[in-house]
Amino acid sequence: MKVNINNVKLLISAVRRAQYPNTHMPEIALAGRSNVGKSSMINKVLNRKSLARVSGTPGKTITINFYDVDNQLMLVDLPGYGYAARSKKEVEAWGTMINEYLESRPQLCQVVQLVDSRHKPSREDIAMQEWIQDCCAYSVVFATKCDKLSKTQLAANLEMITETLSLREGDILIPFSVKQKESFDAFWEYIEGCVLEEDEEEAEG
Ligand SMILES: Nc1nc2c(ncn2[C@@H]2O[C@H](COP(=O)(O)OP(=O)(O)O)[C@@H](O)[C@H]2O)c(=O)[nH]1
Ligand SMILES: [Mg+2]
Repeated sequence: MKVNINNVKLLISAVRRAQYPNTHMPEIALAGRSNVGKSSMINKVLNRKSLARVSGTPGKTITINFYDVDNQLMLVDLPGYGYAARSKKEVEAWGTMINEYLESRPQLCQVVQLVDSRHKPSREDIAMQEWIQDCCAYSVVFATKCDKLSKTQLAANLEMITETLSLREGDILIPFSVKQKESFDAFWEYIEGCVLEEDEEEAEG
């Protein structure tokens, strides 16, 4: 199945469940700490400059953004965690919002985690990964900003990330950079292999 990435729209930036779109396509949610590169990834894989807002200062918006990709796939940009300058109230609001989505969305097909390829995953990254391992058949992690590392450093860090997140056989860890064409291909290869294919199989039988 081919997806036309020119046919994309931001359906809504939702703050509560009642605002989630009433759609039936499979959803891929992107989770990660603020500033890890979620918005940049969305722009990169949809070949757009500024569909998703990339911010210099992390964590301003606490919304769940639903991007309808060609009526076939929804990319869901979850609010980032781990933004130190947030108040207790904001952190609570974040928790409620993200749980509400993760626990009540039947269309959700995979939570894809983004971690910064340069750093050891944080406690919050590990907690997110544990949640994914509990709820999904396997986990998918993208290691972002890999253009900032040499090949050798990247290889070492991918091992460190695998270990820190306790990734298992069958889990997927993919290096990602907005500056590299391979990353665009790698993302869509994952989507076409794991998401749209499965969908077709289900439809067939
Ligand atoms: N060098 C490099 N910078 C990146 C990459 N992805 C994101 N960034 C930068 O990281 C910062 C945060 O990105 P953003 O997409 O807003 O992160 P979000 O908070 O997770 O949505 C911005 O300054 C981006 O330009 C990447 O692959 N390579
Ligand atoms: Mg963002």
